[in-house]
Amino acid sequence: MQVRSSLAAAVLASAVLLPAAVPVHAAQPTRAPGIEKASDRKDTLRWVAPQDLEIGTAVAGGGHHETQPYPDPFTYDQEYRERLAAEFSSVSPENQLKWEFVHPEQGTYRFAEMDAIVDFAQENKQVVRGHTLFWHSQNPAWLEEGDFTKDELRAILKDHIQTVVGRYAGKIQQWDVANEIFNEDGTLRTTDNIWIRELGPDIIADAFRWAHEADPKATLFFNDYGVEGVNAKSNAYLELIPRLQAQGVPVDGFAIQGHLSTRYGFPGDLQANLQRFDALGLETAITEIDVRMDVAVGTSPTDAQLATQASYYQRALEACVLVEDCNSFTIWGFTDKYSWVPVFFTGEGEATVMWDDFTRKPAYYALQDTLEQASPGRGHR
Ligand code: 9MR
Repeated sequence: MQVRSSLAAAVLASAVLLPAAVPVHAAQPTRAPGIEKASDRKDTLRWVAPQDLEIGTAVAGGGHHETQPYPDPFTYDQEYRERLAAEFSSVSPENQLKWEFVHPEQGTYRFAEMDAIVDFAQENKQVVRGHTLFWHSQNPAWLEEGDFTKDELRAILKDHIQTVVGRYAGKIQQWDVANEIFNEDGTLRTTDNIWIRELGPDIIADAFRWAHEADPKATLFFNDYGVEGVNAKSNAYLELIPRLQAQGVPVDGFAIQGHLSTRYGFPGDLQANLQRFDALGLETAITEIDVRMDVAVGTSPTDAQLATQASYYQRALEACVLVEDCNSFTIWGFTDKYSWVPVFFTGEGEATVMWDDFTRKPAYYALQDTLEQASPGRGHR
């Protein structure tokens, strides 16, 4: 991949120069509220991105949003929709494809919200990442508390995967088939993951097989947090995936979520870690990045905090850019207005690349600059 390798030097150089290279704006938004419209396409992330790298975001809806005092962002926030269309070439449903959302009652599927996202993506020439089919969390009560035999559970999982993947066959490019299956110490989640607990670890391979049957063209991923660097959890994937590949199980990719905090150092071995999976012949992706920081209620982040945040986003993107088959870089929401972070972490927030009013933070410009340098053939999206 000549494009990627020729930009390596420029990207690395810019990393060293980061604090000066990243425009640091005042903590309070300095631009007037309001946004560039979709017609200002040349000033967006997707416009400057390399043609072989999707730049994505989660699409806000479901999950924590249902507890917040605003209507469904994707449906009701026109400014949000315009930015979503203008900035990104890939979209991921934040919650709208999780079991509790899409399969709220046994045998009853709720597809309207995801259908709308897929239609939006097609209208705006975006690819879609499917998230997720096999997880320990956000499962409906009927499933977690049901009294099913092993055969029934297996049939329920197969039906779910084939129904959901089949519905969007040809429209969802990548699937996070199995999400967060390992504990931090590299052992399988044998207690909280209903599928592994009840059906044993071999069910993981079946999930991939069923997804592949339902859409042979989609690429199928493992996805997890806490696997940015080389550690027990990422080692566990490095051991599991070749074992599955040797059995002919259709695993195509390894995805790193990337929920980072400025409380901790940047995982400097991210690129080396991605490279280990690339070397297995896998696609890799960053699928959920955000970078939270400590911000007391009623205060704004300092310029130094914003610069640190920008450097984390930039370094993560650079790591992906420099790995040949890291083809997708997704941020977990693009505006603080809808971020999950302050809802889940008291005293932390401001984790995305845009302020509440959609004006851009230093982190946004860090991504834009990095994409621009990585992208001699830009201008086609
Ligand atoms: O952003 C999601 C939030 O709206 C939900 O309330 C939350 C529930 O667990 O899940 C969030 O998304 C998670 C993703 O699906 C998997 N990786 C971790 C993400 C952040 O928790």
